[in-house]
Amino acid sequence: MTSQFHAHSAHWGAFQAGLVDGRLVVRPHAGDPDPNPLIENFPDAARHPARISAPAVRRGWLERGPGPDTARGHDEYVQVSWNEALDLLARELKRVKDRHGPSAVFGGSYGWSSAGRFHHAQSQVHRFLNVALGGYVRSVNSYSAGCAEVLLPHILGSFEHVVKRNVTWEQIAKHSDVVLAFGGMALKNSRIASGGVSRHVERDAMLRAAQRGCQFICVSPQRSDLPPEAAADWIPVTPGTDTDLMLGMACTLIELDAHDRTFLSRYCSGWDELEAYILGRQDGVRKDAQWAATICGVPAERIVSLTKSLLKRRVLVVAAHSMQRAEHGEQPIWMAAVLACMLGQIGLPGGGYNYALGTFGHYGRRNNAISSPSLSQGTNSVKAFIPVARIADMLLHPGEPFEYNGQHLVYPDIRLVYWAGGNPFHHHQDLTRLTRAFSQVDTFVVQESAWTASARHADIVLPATMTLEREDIGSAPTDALMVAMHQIIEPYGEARDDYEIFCGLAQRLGVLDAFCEGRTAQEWIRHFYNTTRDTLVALGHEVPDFGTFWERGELVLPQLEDDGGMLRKFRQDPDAHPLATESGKIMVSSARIAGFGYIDCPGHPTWIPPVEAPTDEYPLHLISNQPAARLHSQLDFGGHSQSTKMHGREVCTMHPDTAQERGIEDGDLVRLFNARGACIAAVRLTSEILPGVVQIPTGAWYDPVEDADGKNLCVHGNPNVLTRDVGTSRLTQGCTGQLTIVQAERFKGEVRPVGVFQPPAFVTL
Ligand SMILES: Nc1nc2c(c(=O)[nH]1)N[C@H]1C(S)=C(S)[C@@H](COP(=O)(O)OP(=O)(O)OC[C@H]3O[C@@H](n4cnc5c(=O)[nH]c(N)nc54)[C@H](O)[C@@H]3O)O[C@H]1N2
Ligand SMILES: Nc1nc2c(c(=O)[nH]1)N[C@H]1C(S)=C(S)[C@@H](COP(=O)(O)OP(=O)(O)OC[C@H]3O[C@@H](n4cnc5c(=O)[nH]c(N)nc54)[C@H](O)[C@@H]3O)O[C@H]1N2
Ligand SMILES: [Mo]
Repeated sequence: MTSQFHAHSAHWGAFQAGLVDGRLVVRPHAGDPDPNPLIENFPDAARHPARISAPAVRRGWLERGPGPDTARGHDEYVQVSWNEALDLLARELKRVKDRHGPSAVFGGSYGWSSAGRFHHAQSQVHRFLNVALGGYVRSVNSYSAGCAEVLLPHILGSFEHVVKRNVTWEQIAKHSDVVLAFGGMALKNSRIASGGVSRHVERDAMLRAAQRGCQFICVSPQRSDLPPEAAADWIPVTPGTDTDLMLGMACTLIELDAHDRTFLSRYCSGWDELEAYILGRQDGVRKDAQWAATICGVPAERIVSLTKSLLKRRVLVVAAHSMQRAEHGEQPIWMAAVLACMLGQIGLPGGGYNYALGTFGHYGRRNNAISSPSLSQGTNSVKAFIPVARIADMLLHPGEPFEYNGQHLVYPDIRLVYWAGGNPFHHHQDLTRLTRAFSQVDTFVVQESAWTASARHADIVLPATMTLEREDIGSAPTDALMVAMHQIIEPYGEARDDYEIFCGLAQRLGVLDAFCEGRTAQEWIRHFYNTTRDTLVALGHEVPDFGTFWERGELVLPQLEDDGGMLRKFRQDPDAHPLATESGKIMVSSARIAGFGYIDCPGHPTWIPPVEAPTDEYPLHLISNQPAARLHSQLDFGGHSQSTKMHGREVCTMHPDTAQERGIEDGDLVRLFNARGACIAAVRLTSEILPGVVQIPTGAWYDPVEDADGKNLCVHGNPNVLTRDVGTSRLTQGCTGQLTIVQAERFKGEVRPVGVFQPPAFVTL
């Protein structure tokens, strides 16, 4: 029997879904010029045994009560009824609040959950904790751009404007002569957009630009970071050394007397200090192309010819997120902005500096004329917070001081951690350390749709519906389509919506009315729509009523002009439109940052050698970048993601020379290891990666066993067993998960198959 297809939306695109002969079928939105194959993760995932079917409590927590416990991660679970689970949890929340106060609860709950505006797990959990406990310890910034979110406001005034209202794909297609992309702009990445995306435009924009004669340059350890459509030149660079390459280019510009002095003096502050550093006036080291070549691996002549090729052309310098998700991540993204200033390009159509263009499908596009609806989170009375990636530091070092963006802060003492809509055992670094960190708390609550590694470390596990199992509204600030997200299938097992779970807890804690304001989920969705409708009507638009919208499945929202935003205005009239920086100009050097006195982030872009560089023992760079076949760890058990595994393991890539030195052949299983841990992966050889570099995407579900020397070995290929858990610098404290060092060897031993897609062991007490 064929049922009707209905509209739905995910971070990986708008689509239609329905049941055909009882089987879930998805098909892309008809208007999407370059649909995303990630929607094919849904059909097999929806009813997969990896889903959580009923509430569960960890055996040790039930038997011994709340408290630190090293059994987390390898304990058994006990299935309980919803009533039992919610009673237990409400009692525990009350205990922690009464005894320790809301500042003992960590509700940062970072993660991507799903695209709907109402069933947005993070907003739901924050609202619930504010209403029920009076607040919680929050986290600030993201894993994506933790470093840039702190740095760019110092340099350019606004992070939001630099990423979302700057040079667009339309401008690139029309105006750019050169797109110099550090970290590339891989189409696998722009398939994703937080809140959903109805049209994937990047492939076509690159094709049109390239056909017009625009030259794309991919500066990356991997050629595949720009697609064939861009017909890009590839400049292979040693991971973590882009700053050095850029300094070499800057010195070349000075030597050619080709830097735009007028731009630097009219629009920038602090050029003289940086110039003195580049020319080595203090340290005696001239940062020229010869110097740069010895560090970044790009030959000096290539650095010079690359620099010359940019002169007198409309150049867009793009800096990917990936470069700042690494030690000293501030430096390359700051220096990339300076390079665009030296070329005098900032604020021109199709020229200048774009941070993170191409890393998401909603960057480089027109902005909607109105904002997307969202659930109010209420008021948080707790002042303490952490930069998001300092979670393990916080749990392991309560009461200890740390530095962040000029502030001296102290880690709070956390007893209860509540996670809904994120997977810390996916996203965090050094998972062995994270496991130790989570063993310290009294109670770890995870609301999830699947038995992720985080759920497997939790004390109370509450099954949440997945997006297809409920109604919602999909909308993102730079996508013109608001989507009526229809319910396609019934909830799996006993799964409940996050909202319904929080209503059950709110009722037990006597705050139901404050939490739900008398609305059912459906009434909230209608309320969201009507708020948007009222705004549009006030602007003079004709907008259908909710019923019509729901039936049509979508509403087209008005968009703003592609006007180049803040940086264009600044260029046109810097006195009338100063930037929100120390001087109102672009900060090539910053006295404020220098004043913080951080040796790991001085007052101008600086080459700082990484603490973690290859050694004899661990001679290879490991890149753990975003996976092509899924969003992070989500639906790793889905058909599309599974189709990319080899021998059931995640696939890493390396250069044939790297493999040959180690007796590794294409298709072998390999062990990647360092001092922190190890993982098993299958290997694919390619000459499109720099020798000495291994790449493995993130997101294979963490499936550890203890290896011979007592270290964690992930049998599935999760790189975060290897990555180092340190902040980018004292200034920004961002995640540094992108890069680490490893050794690789052919794996000869026996190892069990991946078991993490089956639920953990259950007992009845
Ligand atoms: N080594 C390394 N590590 C990295 C990175 C890297 O480059 N290298 N990148 C980092 C980056 S940029 C990011 S953004 C993070 C991503 O980290 P996360 O955002 O934590 O990763 P996801 O796998 O998307 O986790 C989302 C979880 O929400 C669950 N979920 C989905 N919908 C719902 C819902 O409606 N309700 C509830 N309760 N749960 C739901 C999903 O099942 C999934 O487990 O990873 C970071 N980690
Ligand atoms: N398919 C898919 N797309 C995604 C996501 C996903 O999970 N799946 N996640 C989304 C999220 S949350 C984010 S934050 C963005 C992340 O956007 P990015 O961080 O830009 O994405 P990555 O794929 O991690 O890295 C991009 C490329 O940078 C290169 N690179 C690594 N180190 C260096 C270096 O030192 N120098 C240079 N020049 N290049 C380097 C790598 O070859 C890598 O392929 O992607 C988004 N898009
Ligand atoms: Mo991210």
